[in-house]
Amino acid sequence: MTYPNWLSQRSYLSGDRMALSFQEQQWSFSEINDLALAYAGKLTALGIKAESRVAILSKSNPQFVFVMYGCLHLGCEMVMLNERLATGELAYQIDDAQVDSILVDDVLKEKIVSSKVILFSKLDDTMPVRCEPEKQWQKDQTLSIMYTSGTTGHPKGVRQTAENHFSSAISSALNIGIAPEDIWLCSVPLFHISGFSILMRSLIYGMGVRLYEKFDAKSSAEEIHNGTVTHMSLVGVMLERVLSEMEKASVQASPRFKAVLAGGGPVPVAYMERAAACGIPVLQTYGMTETSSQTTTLQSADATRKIGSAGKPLFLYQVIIDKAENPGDKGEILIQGPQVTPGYIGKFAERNVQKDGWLHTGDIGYLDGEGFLFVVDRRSDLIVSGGENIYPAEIEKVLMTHPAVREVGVCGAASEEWGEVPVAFVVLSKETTVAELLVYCCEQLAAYKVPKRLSVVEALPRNASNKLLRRELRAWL
Ligand code: S0N
Ligand code: AMP
Ligand code: MG
Ligand code: MG
Ligand code: MG
Repeated sequence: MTYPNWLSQRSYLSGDRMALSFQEQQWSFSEINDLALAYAGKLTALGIKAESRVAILSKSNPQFVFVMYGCLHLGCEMVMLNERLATGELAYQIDDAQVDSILVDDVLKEKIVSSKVILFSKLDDTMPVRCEPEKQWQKDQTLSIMYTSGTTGHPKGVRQTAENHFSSAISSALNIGIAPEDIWLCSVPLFHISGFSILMRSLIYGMGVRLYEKFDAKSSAEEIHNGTVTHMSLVGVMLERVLSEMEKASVQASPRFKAVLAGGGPVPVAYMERAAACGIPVLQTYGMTETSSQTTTLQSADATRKIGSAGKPLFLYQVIIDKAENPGDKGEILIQGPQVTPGYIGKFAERNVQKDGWLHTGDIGYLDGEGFLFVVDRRSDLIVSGGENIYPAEIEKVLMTHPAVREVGVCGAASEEWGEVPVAFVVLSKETTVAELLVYCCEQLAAYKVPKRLSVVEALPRNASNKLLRRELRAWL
């Protein structure tokens, strides 16, 4: 089964519609299609073809979108790199993905040292050669690959196919609805599925995207108040900042503004109440990289009646609780549907993501009597800080390589601002300072992974078989 190339089809069906706006500029679908074709020609001139796998590292700017769309025209696989990661972390993903080329926004060139780098400026200077965009996309064709951190501390590259993205966009539309005037404000990263899924919805619905290079709470509040956008995707900390701006200015959402889609982690109940007071409907959602965004979403009509719930599955999807017999029984959340990834690449390529046809999320939750999902505990030890995931093992691994560190244990601590932040406990084998250890972390980890607190202790809590008892670490906090 195939889909028509979404870029060509969208440009053919509604080429005059607004596709993208950024600062004072805007582009129609036919204009972005032409730009994408030009980039496809430049990429071809540099040897990139349908079979290629390319990594992309960029700020969230229009050029990033055009380059990605050029790759989509060629039918190559895109590995989306997180610009917050440290050089070593990026090197791991580039190596694991065995990419052919790395397309890099010039302002980020210091982050990657590799002969495979092609800077955006080099792309711009390249004469395009003739190339035929792919007319049809196979359903199981991988469009994007996103790395998500794992319990072992080794990030896994998740495949997202055309069918994954298509069913995600369609299921979202069946739930949220679509209208010709819709414009989705995108200031979540395009390298995360939270942001990338907005682009996929744009192509599939013919919907406009208002893009920001960097999240800006004040401008977001203004756009929501003025009704210049109709939808926005946010994580908890961003919602809080937008609400503060609206409260400060004593303004309400425009009646044209339809909904905030809030995900990546739980949204505190207090934010939901403040959003209601500002006239902002909030749709809480539970989704992940492995499901190309939303799997369940709570309608705003149910927001007060089902406080704390992530809603019901979207139309095409099923959610069950492993081994649950009655409503309210807690267990692992299992997911089935066309949005579920077929699997990983690289080191984890052989790992089955599904067992008996179900994606085992590792998250713990329950379904109530009406079938609403409540997520009560996250997959083993995962720390979510401001929508960015961190596994304790990623930090522990780095600290263990420091010559003065004998043992280390990391856990999440509640944070009013970020939801949760990582904290570390270390046992030393020789003298060093906390400051020195933190600098060591900064060199090797994304800033958001650097422990917000680091304490030197005599010993770590372990069980009889010497396994670290992370629950007890949390009790120390
Ligand atoms: C919250 C954001 C915007 C914060 O970034 P900000 O304010 O721009 O920070 P900077 O100016 O860059 O840095 C200032 C200091 O703050 C530190 N910092 C930045 N981010 C974090 C963080 N997350 N945690 C802790 N610290 C952070 C910097 O390091 C710097 O520190 P100093 O001064 O010490 O150098 C930004 O973090 C952000 O964009 N977060 C959101 C990321 C995101 O989108 N996550 C979702 C990933 N999950 C998914 O995609 C699946 C779920 C999903 O699809 C979804 C999610 C949400 C909504 C909808 C959906 C959907 O289903 O469609
Ligand atoms: P990622 O793979 O980076 O997209 O992160 C997905 C993970 O974020 C999920 O497996 C959950 O642990 C967590 N998560 C996402 N949405 C929610 C939510 N609404 N409530 C609680 N946790 C969530
Ligand atoms: Mg291909
Ligand atoms: Mg992640
Ligand atoms: Mg050591």
